[in-house]
Amino acid sequence: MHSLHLVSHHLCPYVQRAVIVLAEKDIAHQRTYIDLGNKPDWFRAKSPLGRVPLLEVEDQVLFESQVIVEYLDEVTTGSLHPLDSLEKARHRAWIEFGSETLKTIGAFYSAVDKATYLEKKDTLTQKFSVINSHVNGPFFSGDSFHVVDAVWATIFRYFDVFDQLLDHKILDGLDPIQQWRDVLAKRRSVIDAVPAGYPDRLKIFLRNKNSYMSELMPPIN
Ligand SMILES: N[C@@H](CCC(=O)N[C@@H](CS)C(=O)NCC(=O)O)C(=O)O
Repeated sequence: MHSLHLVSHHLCPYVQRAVIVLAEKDIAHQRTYIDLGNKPDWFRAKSPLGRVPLLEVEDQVLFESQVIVEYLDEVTTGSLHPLDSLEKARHRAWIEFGSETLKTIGAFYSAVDKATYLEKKDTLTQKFSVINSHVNGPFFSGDSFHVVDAVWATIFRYFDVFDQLLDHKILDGLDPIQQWRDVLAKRRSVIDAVPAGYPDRLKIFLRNKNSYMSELMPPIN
């Protein structure tokens, strides 16, 4: 196995996707956390898009979380994708849908006015209700944990914090999703994918956004 170095950020859901796969496949690696508000020069020089995660494989640099995840899955024993080609493609489609959902979550917590906030909230409600009918638990598709589960675990983690801050009702009545979410929240790789103090760090980040959501949030203790 080549030497691996993951460049990370303490809140980034795309980093978590890679970290969950590293843990699931027990892959030795080094990890460095950077401040995205003050990107180090060495990072700027190495990262074509200026984003995390970045995976250094010996002297090569990989970027884009899903590319990193696919590489890690391919160079290790077994696969966190289904073997059947159609089922694998279907999982990848829902991974893409997960990445789109993460973008909507970003737009939701960043919305500066009520109208945009409500519009993004509706989009989220609609996205969750779409995937809800495709969940065949306990994981996304049955008894095995796959990459698609790693991706959606990072989405549900936002809701663990949103639930404490807002009366949003986005996941109300979506029982398959709620059960899937509960199973993922107990998974060791998912729990360990964020540093200690993550919920408070996310709350501070959300507060400092000065968005419409920031105004709705109760004071942070
Ligand atoms: N499509 C990218 C998204 C990665 C991404 O948006 N990373 C954010 C942090 S969560 C970032 O590095 N932002 C810094 C910037 O855009 O300047 C992936 O899947 O890796």
